[in-house]
Amino acid sequence: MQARFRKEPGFLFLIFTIMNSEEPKKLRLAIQKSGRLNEDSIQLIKECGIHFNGRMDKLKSEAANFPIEILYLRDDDIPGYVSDGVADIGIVGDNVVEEKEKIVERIEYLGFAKCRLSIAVPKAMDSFQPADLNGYNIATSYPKITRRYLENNGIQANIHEISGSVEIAPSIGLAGAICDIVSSGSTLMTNGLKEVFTIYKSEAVLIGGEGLSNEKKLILQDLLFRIRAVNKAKNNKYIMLNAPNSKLDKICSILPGMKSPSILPLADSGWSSVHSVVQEDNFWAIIESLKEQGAQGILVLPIEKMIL
Ligand code: PRT
Ligand code: ZN
Repeated sequence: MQARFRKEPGFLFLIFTIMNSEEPKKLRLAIQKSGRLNEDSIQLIKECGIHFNGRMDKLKSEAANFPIEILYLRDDDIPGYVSDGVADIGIVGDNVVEEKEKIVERIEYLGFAKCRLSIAVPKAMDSFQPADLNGYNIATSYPKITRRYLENNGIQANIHEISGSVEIAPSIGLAGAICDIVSSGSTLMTNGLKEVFTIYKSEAVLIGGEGLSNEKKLILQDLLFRIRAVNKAKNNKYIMLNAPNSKLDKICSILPGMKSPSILPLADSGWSSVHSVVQEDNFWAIIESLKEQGAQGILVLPIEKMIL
């Protein structure tokens, strides 16, 4: 197994221990040690019903009730460690996977840490098209994704790789444009820049390396089953409403549910209670249509897990 080493002594010791231990029966999951992905990654693991004994320490922790151990790493290192086999799977931004070009498989998109990699230029510039980048200096921490975009679009521009505070590059005269991660857009605005187009869309993704033992593949399948049940539940809501019997057909056609809605008669004759599941995406449009069809007393509840 080939692994790249970081300089921290604790981390070296951890990697040394991992490489010299017998092949463990636990699946090793790498997550970000601190930063934007850390909390949501831990939250997802907890929602999967996986608990940890005592305090999660700074480098590694083991689950009490599931055969998994967690390594806490810098996000930039996660694709490399997964591809080297130091970790079996990892949670990281898709932008980092794309930039690092390591051999890893994207197993499941996780729906958090959504952001985009965009080109931005000073606010004062008039309409700006991709071809206008010809001859520009572009500052970025994502040189590979940026270069690929430029090549695919036949644009000749210079890339200045910088590791942080990319947004100040135009104001200090380092570059005419930047290519950086955007989420709300407020960082660009504060720095007198505007987003002109997006070159890559990203969210957190579960990645895996090659050559997992059959035992670990089974653990991964179990984990994936739980992750999908948790994420499916987040994207859906349980809905209960009262409807006149004369409108039930129309209302059921608006509410397909997991199979079909449940219908229970109310004590008040001529009325029924309808229970179903609606997707978060078009939730408000569905509520509007239900009201138009005479639905009353609509209750909406979160779902904890959803197993189809
Ligand atoms: O220390 P470590 O190396 O582990 O972390 P890091 O500092 O490199 O990464 P971190 O924690 O900042 O981000 C981790 C991942 O979160 C990224 O790789 C993205 O996949 C995702 N993500 C989601 C973001 C953002 N949103 C985001 N807004 N990563 C960075 N930003 C930064 C961006 O660089 C810019 O400075 O936030 C600023 C823009 O935000 P808005 O809201 O002002 O547009
Ligand atoms: Zn990083």
